[in-house]
Parts: sequence; structure tokens; C-alpha cells
Amino acid sequence: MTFRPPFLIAFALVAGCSGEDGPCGEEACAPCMASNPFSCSGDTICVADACVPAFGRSYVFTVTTGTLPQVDGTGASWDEGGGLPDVFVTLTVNGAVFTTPVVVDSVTPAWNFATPPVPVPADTALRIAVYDDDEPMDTQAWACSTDPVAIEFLRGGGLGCSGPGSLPGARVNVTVRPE
Ligand SMILES: [Ca+2]
Ligand SMILES: [Ca+2]
Repeated sequence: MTFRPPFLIAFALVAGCSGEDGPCGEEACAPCMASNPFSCSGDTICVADACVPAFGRSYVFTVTTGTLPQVDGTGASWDEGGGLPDVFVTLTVNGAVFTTPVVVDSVTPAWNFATPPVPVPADTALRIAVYDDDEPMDTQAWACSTDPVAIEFLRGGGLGCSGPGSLPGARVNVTVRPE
């Protein structure tokens, strides 16, 4: 029992020391304005008016909206016998898969589907894949991958995943914000 108070004091000193080391170490993080996220450079993003390390924190990804052509990449209708696409999107972050609901018969689907907070370490692999819901098998319309995920995506707060040449104008939009 006699050794307990000194031990607690030592522990408090260690905790206090690490608490003073902010996310940018002993230096203060560079200031920035949320309205101009690109005022941060390197591997940093603007959070609460300071450029802080982008990686090693969690983000919420939101699949917002999409635009699809009336027909698929082969020029055929999306559904057998005719019909607009029934679109859903999968978002894969380092192997964790998040799937939006299906929006039936739409070339302008809106999901506004948000993931729970997802950890994003450096060297994170991100994949966005767009599907038409079909029986017996869903058809992948197009997909985009970024590995490692680009700092510009995290910093800018979003990206679009566009279809290939046979799907001109096809696009799905995804936003990202730190937790
Ligand atoms: Ca359909
Ligand atoms: Ca379909």
C-alpha cells in the first residue's frame, strides 16, 4: 500500500505527457479552413481548422447518387424483356463490404447510404462496384478501385466512379468525412 501513491503520480505524469503530444507531435498542426480543404498538404486533412494526419482515423463513407444510361454496356436493356436498371453499389474498404439497398427501375438512383465509421490506415484499398439487380445473377455494370486510397479523396471529401467507354455518362458519387 505504501508504494501506491508514487506509482499513481508516475502514471499521471506519463499520461499528461502523451496528452500534450497532439496528432502533429510537439508542433502545432498547421491551421486551415474547412471551406478550403486543399489548404492542407502531404498526408493531412482539415479537421476543426487544423491540418491533421489523414490516415489512422475512421471515416464515414456515403454512397449518394448515380447516373446510368438507359441500356447496358452491350446496348441491351438492363432487364430481360426490357426495363431500367435496378441499381445497388458495394463499397469495399480493406475487405470490409458495405452494400446499399436496391433502387428499382431508375437511371438516377439516390441512396444516401452511409457506412458506420470505417478505420482508414495508410495503404487502404477502396473499391466501388455498381450492379444491376437481376435473377438469377446480378450484373456488374462497372467498378473503380484505388489502392492505396488517394489522399485527395479523403481531403476533398468525395469522388465519382465513372463507367467505362461503353457506358458514357455513367457515374456513382461517394462522399467521405472523418468521424
Ligand atoms: Ca428493372
Ligand atoms: Ca435488373
